[in-house]
Amino acid sequence: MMRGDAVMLWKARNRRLRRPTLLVALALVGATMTTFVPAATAETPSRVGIACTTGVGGGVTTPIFNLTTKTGYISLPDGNTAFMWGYSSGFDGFQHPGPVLCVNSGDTVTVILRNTLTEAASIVFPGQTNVLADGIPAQPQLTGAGAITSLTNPAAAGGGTVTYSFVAGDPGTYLYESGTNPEKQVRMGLFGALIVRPSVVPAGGAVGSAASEYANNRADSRFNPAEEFMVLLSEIDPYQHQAVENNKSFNLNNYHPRYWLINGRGFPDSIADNGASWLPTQPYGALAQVGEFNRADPADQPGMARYLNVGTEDYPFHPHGNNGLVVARDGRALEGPTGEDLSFEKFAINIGPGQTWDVIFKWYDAESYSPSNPVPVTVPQLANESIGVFYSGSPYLGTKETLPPGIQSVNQCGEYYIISHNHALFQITSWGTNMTGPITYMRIDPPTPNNCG
Ligand SMILES: [Cu+2]
Repeated sequence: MMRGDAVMLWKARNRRLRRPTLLVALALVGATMTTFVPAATAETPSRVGIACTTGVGGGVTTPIFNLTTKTGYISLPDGNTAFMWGYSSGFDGFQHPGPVLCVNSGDTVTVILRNTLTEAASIVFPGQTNVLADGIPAQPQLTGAGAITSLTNPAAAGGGTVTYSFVAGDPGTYLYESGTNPEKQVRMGLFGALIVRPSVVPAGGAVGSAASEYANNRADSRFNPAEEFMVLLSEIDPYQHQAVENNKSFNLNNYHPRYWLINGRGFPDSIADNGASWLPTQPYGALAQVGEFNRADPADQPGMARYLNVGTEDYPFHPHGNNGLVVARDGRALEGPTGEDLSFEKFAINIGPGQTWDVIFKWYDAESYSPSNPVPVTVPQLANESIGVFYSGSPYLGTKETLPPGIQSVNQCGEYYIISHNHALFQITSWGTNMTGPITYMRIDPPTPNNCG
């Protein structure tokens, strides 16, 4: 599949209603490219965890992504909506943030951008090298006077296309975002995550393990793919979005975010499932759900969180009571020149603008408290407790007890919910609605078998 063919497919699709003969051509091409139907690219997302969009057509190691710039609205925790720009997959409707593009290291990745906005837009892939745009090296665009108009080759306004391609580099976590007027377009929502997985099991990796179980090319980066999560942190200045919606200028000296989001949602929406019906344009949840890490079981693997910051300030993020092992930053494994392990334990991690951090974590039931091994404090009587809807009625993992009459609980099986949040507390808000925004939970399920369903 040549790049030119892919562009032709866009154009063919766009014309198909009035050019029925092209349908035949499209069907023929379709025989070699199983693709070009709306929403064909998204994997059926699981309820929690990373909802990957995989490439279409072109073969296993040559994924093709079709991204379209769109406008739309998202819901915010204070009841407001925000006008946004976004990248959508294929012919899907607007979504925020853009699709999570999942590829393997060494893949030849093609991203065809179709731009429906009223100004030129583009995509840069920080951390990837030798990116091509329409077959030639992508490069900054200059005016005749030498001023930069775009950090890379854009797609023209009103339906222009541009085809980017690159060979996916080191396995790890990356952002992709607009390189055109980024102080406007990235703020408006033209960004997403790119996850590059190892293509082979690292040297020294476990027999029988899969390459996708490793965060990077180190054997000690293994994790449990069922416990892999994304924490994509962003911010919104509603006045900037209002100005763009009304086609007015915005003075960036007045830039002042009022909303901060995880995976495009603010708490409590952040803990809703992937694809929650009441958030039709915000498909990605941020609840982390893990099982107790069993130190006695050599087959048990830890969880992993991929942190990304597409905002303008540091976001110090932490799950309460739990260190993580930082194994990579900006898509590069933390190792020395001869491969020595430079990973490190950290509680709050300070993700800078544009950075990504890959963090492996294990939740131990350190003291194994239970009704027969009670906590060494006096638990207040229920009448003296302030009870949240996630409480099981018991301090013990896997135990449920009767709650007072009238108390509603959504606890399923005595699982724990541990808050994880941006610790810049002035950002824990949605324009003044406190304790919303960049907060989520880590849910700890009791050891199996359990009744968590
Ligand atoms: Cu905290």
